[in-house]
Amino acid sequence: MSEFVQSFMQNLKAKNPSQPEFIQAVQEVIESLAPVIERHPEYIECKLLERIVIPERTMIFRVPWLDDAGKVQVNTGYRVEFNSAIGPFKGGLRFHPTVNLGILKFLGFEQVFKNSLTTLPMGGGKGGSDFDPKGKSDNEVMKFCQSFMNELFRYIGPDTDVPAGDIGVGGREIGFLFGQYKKLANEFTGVLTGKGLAWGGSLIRPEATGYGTTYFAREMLKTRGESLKGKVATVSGSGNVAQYAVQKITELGGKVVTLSDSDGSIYDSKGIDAEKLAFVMNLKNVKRGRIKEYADKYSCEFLAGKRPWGVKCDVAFPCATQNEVDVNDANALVKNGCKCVSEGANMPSTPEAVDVFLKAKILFGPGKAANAGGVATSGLEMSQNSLRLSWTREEVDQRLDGIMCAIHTQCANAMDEYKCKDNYVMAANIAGFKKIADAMMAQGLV
Ligand code: NDP
Ligand code: 2IT
Repeated sequence: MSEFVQSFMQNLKAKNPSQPEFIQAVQEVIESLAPVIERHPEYIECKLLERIVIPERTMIFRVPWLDDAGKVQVNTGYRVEFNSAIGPFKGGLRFHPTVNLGILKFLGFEQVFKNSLTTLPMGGGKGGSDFDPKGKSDNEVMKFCQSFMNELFRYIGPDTDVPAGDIGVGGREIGFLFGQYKKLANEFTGVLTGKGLAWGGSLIRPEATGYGTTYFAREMLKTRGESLKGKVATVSGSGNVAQYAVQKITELGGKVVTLSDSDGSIYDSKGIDAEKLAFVMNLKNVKRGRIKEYADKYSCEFLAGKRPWGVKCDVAFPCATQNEVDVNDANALVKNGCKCVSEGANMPSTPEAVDVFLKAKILFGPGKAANAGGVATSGLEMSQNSLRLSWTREEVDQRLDGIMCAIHTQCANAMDEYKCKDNYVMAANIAGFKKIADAMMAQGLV
């Protein structure tokens, strides 16, 4: 079987040059699926794996806009519609200067399996642009979003493709995007998720990814008779996912001692309590400042240019970006006694780091399981939009918690069935894949 994986990957690399993140994401999934393929030779005959790694459709388009000085700016926009076997394409939009086709293909590919794990009927997709929102005025962000939607609106729709937020795309951007979609399509529909509460958004959607990642850690710890109570946690990032992870970890009795952004990390040994978190939320969501200002305000350590993984902790939550935990970080975490890693970000650990966690037999929740709460709650927003109803905070939170528990159970069942105890990576890939594979087989060659 490893011969199959090897030649499959060789072919994939040849066909997708300069897309290392996409290759990395596929390699992990294909390696995990070896025992499934052995039981299902029909998948090979139908070239299911060869098909699953090619997006159903990819759009790349020009996004011209005028900045505040009246000068012309231009960016590249993308939407990768990866797989619609189990529902409309669904997945976020990322605005960050590092965005390119390979990054969005990795994210779209991961999204297919993640969305399958949520138990909800959603296919997978991802999009975005190399536009950098940092340092831009609200007016410039609006101009960009409107121009981006002028092209994107042809491809999306509430039953076709439903984008949402990701890095650099939060409530403000979703508002501008939704307004322009509505104008162009002349329709008020649930075409985007992460909307404001007054115009079709769902309670708990902003909180959902951070909360879900924490619920998943709680479920993993439970299998070893442990909980988050009294645990020291490191969190990276300081955006949407990180902020609500801090809130929920603290609520469940943990103490969060770090946050970060691309300039470095803060280390607050006293813990980031509710008041300090409110400061972070205002700093990041309103003032759009840098995390160093936290260290200045609360007189704690700022680790310039550093990630937080050298800080001693019991539980770690990478919530910033891909490949932010390398093999040295993983070794440091394990050496310092970290028992559990729950990935709020997408693919934050390098393959070598993942190997370290698996060999050390610590609890390691891969992003496609551990951060699925965000898209799951987007699915709940879609349901509420279709029903033209809004559920209460408690109702959405309960459903989110239930979905995270269901994802954990699917992983545990796959571990039993495929004899891969403690390996949430293999288990999540297998459980996510099976539903997609069955749907693709049933729908024929499309
Ligand atoms: P935000 O834009 O709100 O925050 C991103 C945070 O990560 C910021 O603190 C940012 O710092 C930091 N960051 C981003 N890129 C880098 C980089 N290259 N190096 C170092 N730090 C970086 O995004 P989210 O919180 O929404 O997303 C965080 C992660 O979670 C991403 O991997 C995303 O794909 C994933 N995710 C998000 C979901 C959601 O619902 N939003 C759902 C599931 C996963 P700086 O400001 O300096 O750039
Ligand atoms: O990576 C992700 O799951 C997201 N950015 C959320 C996608 C969504 O459609 O809510």
